[in-house]
Amino acid sequence: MDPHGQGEAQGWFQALPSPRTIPVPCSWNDLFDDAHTYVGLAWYRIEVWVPSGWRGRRVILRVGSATYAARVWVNGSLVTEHLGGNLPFAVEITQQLAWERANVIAIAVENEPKPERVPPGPPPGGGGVLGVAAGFPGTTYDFFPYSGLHRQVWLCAVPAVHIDDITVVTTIEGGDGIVNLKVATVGAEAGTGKARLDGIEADLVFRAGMAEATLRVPGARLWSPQDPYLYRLTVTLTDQARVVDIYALDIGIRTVAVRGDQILLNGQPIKLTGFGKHEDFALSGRGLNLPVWIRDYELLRWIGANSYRTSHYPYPEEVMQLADQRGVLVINEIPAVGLNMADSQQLTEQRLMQSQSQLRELIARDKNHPSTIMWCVANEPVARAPNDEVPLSPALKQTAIDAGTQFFRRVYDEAHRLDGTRPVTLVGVGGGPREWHKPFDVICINRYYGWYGGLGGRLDQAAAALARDLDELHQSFARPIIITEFGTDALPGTHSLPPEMWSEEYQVEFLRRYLDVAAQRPFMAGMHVWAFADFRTVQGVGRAGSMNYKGVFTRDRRPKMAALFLRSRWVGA
Ligand code: E9O
Repeated sequence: MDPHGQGEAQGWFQALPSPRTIPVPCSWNDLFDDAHTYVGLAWYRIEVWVPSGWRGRRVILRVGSATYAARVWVNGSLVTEHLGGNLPFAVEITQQLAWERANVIAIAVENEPKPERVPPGPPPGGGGVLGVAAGFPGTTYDFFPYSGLHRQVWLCAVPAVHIDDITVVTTIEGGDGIVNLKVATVGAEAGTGKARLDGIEADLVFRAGMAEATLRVPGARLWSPQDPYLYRLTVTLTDQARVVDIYALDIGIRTVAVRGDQILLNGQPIKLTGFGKHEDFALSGRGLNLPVWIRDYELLRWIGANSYRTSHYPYPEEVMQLADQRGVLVINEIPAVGLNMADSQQLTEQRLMQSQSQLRELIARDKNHPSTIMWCVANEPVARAPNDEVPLSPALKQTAIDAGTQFFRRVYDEAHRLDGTRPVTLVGVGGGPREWHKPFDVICINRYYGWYGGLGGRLDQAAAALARDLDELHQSFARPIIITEFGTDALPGTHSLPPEMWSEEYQVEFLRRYLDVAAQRPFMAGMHVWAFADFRTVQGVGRAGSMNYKGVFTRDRRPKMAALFLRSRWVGA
């Protein structure tokens, strides 16, 4: 740990003064007591030998996710910097490498809660988005600020001339699937190539490194949750009569569209059932934990969910591939949680730049996943006084709402500029400004009548308030509506009859009411329970044991009563 930022001057990118061993990927917080609440600067260092067979190739260092800011050194040279956790970055390091000795790779990672970041740090003096979730370390969001190298760090070698990127867009014509490809290369100014899929072939002719092709798949087997069929696409690059690179990608042929108040998958209305999730587990924190993910996909199937939201940040690529394979629909969200539009214009502008660059990186990474059916540009933005004690004056409130209107219009436009094939949404919170939903294709809302904001213990009134709210939203927007969060904290093993708050029975009754209200409204396009599993939060009076207990599974994935209830609703078992 480098709390005073002295490492760079002292050459820690070469050697660390008193190193300890840490696994990658993993958060550092639950491993070492002195690092538990530490979110400042820390250094990772490793020595690696590069295979001699890689000579003549370009060697790339790829970091899956470093939360939040990273600087990378190879053999003493600073090679790249990156801002934003949860998304990968890569840099070519061929020039900095040595071949017949060990190479020193160092990554400095820092996760200070700074106000200009996305998610932003809390305003000075504490206070976050939610009074009840406020605590230590201070955040603007309701989950623990886990820090570190959260995903794998890879060294890879590619040919000097290689396929750099493929963009796949699929459409359907009659029974045929149309697969449109854009292929970008590095180094191949005027090569040729081939795209192959299921015995169908198209020629690629590169101009200025780019080529396009269309493949028609007669009687295509369309990707859907019922039949998540993937085709293997293979792209070959030929340069000066020699095959120099081959890339294979599993793709799904499917379309997503919004028509009136419905979401259409392959032209058919689809309703989402599922959860908001987290990457969160004991000891590994937010570090990639494949056993947990495999278990979670098993549990999603067991409970009859067809979808989830990547609340409140992008999830690992491995996990997106699993969603493709298993037919799980994903609302793919950038880390824009905890935004307050009443903060200064300058902060808002900086956060807009961060949000847009995270959106660019996310769409570049996930554009080819059939499972991603929607991009989400923010969760629960608000317009309120920094510490929420005194309400904003009406004039300041209006200024903040206007700032939000502009902000979200701009991220919406950016999302559609980057990807014209998927709907874009914003998740709004109860009591938040409705006008921010205006540009978005789908209205996503988080609602807690019967838990937060009064009506606790009064589920009849809560259900009536929810029904009124949904009907009004439908009237004003006439677009698909998804409740992306609803739920109550249930302490595992706490029971009460009649159902009282914090009991497992109350969680079941609350979910039942919400599902019933939605079932009576054909315009409802989806219901995502908050949350899939209990998860770690900061320490504070609103979160017993530093946990949010709204999971329908416990943190170690045991079912609460609500899990059995949902399974009976969604599977009929
Ligand atoms: C975001 C999520 O990360 N939504 C929160 C979740 C929670 O459990 C949190 O974990 O607290 C709910 C926000 C609800 C605010 C409702 C305010 C209603 C006042 C009218």
